[in-house]
Formats: sequence, C-alpha cells, structure tokens
Amino acid sequence: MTSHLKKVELHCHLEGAAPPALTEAQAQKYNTDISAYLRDGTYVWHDFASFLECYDKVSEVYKTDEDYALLTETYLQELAGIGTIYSELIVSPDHGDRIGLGADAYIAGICEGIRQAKAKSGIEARLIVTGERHFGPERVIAAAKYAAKADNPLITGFNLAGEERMGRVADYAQAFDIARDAGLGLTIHAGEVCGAFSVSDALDVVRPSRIGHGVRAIEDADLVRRLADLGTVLEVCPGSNIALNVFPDFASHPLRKFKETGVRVTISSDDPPFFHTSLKREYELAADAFGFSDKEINELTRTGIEAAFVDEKTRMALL
Ligand code: ES4
Ligand code: ZN
Repeated sequence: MTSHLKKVELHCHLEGAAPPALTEAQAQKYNTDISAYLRDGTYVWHDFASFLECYDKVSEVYKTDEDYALLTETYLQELAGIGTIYSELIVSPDHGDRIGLGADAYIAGICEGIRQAKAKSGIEARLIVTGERHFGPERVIAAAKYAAKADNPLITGFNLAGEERMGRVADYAQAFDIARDAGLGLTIHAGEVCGAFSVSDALDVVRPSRIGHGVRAIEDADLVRRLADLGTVLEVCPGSNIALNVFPDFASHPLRKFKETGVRVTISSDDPPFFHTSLKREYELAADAFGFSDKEINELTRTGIEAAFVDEKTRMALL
C-alpha cells in the first residue's frame, strides 16, 4: 500500500501520458484515423522504433494550445489525486512547430494547464524541453536555443530523448552547451536501448546531474561506482523498462542493486498508458516487486525533490 505516500515524478513525456480515451476523442474531433496506433483503448506498438512512431502519431491529434492545456491539466490532476506534489513534464516545442501550432503556443497551452492544475490541487510542475535524437542534431540545437531564450520560469531543464541508437552523444554536445550556459538543468536519455557505453558517453560529454533511465549502466561495475561517486541521479522507469524488454522481468531489474550500491535513484512512469503503467503503479511496484519499505520509498521521493530542476525556495517547500 503506497497510496498514503507523498510522490514526485521527474520523468514523464507529456504526450506519452495522453489517456487513450482522450486521444480517441481528439482523433474524432479532427477526423483522423488513428486505428493503426490505438485499438480497443490500447496504444499499438511492438518494439522501440514502432513505439516512437506510435508516440508521434498520437501526438499529432493534439493540435491547439487548448488541446495542450487540457492534456496537461488532465495528467497533473491525475497525479495530484494520488498524492503527487511535484511533476516535471518532458515537452517538445519542436513538435509544436511540426504540427503547425508553433513552439510558443504549444508551451503557452501547457503552461495554462499547469496553472489550472495548480489552482485546483496545489501540484507544482516544471517543464523539461527535449530534443529528439531521430530528428537530427540541427533540430536538437534549435530546441536548446528555444529553451535557452524562452525566459519562461516554468522551463527549467533540457533533455535529449528519442532513438538512442541514432548517432553518438558527441553529435549533440553543442545543444547541451547552449542549455548549460542558459542555466538549465541537464538530463539525457541513456542506457535504456543502448548499453553502458551510452551512459559513460553521456557523463563525459554532457556532465548531467541526472540521467533518464541509465539502467544499463549495471552492465559495467566501474561505471556504477562512477555514478555513485558523482552523485548522478537516475530517473528509473521500471514499468517502461519491462514493457520495452530492457529487462525480462522485475526480478532482473537493477533498481534495488543501484540503491544498495549508493547510486541515487528515483522512480517515474515515462509514457504511462503506452507502457500499461502509471505513477501510482510505479510506487506500488517499488513496494511489491522491489520490496522497498515505506522508509526506502520516501528516500526515492526525497532524492527526486533534491534532484528537481526547481528554485531553492520551491524545493524547500516540497521537502
Ligand atoms: C521515450 Cl521511453 C522513451 N525513450 C526515448 N525517447 C522517448 N520519447 C518518448 N518516450
Ligand atoms: Zn523517457
């Protein structure tokens, strides 16, 4: 039972949190046939590449700032309803451009959703702008420049998501330099689809305070020690990892091993309905599949607050 515990989430892709019923309604509203990607209330994909394709198709039925406000408020209110006090949402202004909405209107809609949710439940939220590797370094640099110049107090971080097998981290160093110079928090998807080398590359090139997933670092004991020594926080998404077959089952998942080795870990849901999970379920898994006590789960949550890309006054209020 984890329903009484305070919760935070650092790693959730906004469009990846879209409830299938809402996506279905959006598809009808825009006369879009989404049946290849959403059937019987379930998103349809079979491997990482087809998941990314499904994710992009689902994102395309969210078209206006109002659509984005609704999506954001809906997700944040679901989180608040299970005791979540803080959420970081991974967002893609580049997607706003691609669908013709524009990056500014995309972000404005999301910020409106954050305001609505905060007014209703008190939940705090911040945005991590992401570039998508599979759209190439130029677009990722453009995303970093957008985040750096946005001058929006809710945009506090920069991330790199998408197809991890595309290029090497060094191809994206310039984007992270731009984000770092602007004072944004840095995190990067690594060690999810690719092995330990992807995590050590990320540490060498990006020097992030957090890593998205990072779980395949477990393949290299020296690297695990390096993560512990650096205090790098892993945004671990166990349900996502099992759905994408990064590990065959929870018994083989290294979350507990990381924690016991002194690596700082948090838990998140990543793209919850795509992976048949939710933040509620991730907390339940922490107890039931990983055997963490309430005290240990509270330590995961506290690590999340310590690692949040948020101003110190807000952090203190969350602790
Ligand atoms: C993602 Cl699980 C995952 N990995 C990489 N990129 C993503 N975008 C949305 N979900
Ligand atoms: Zn992710």
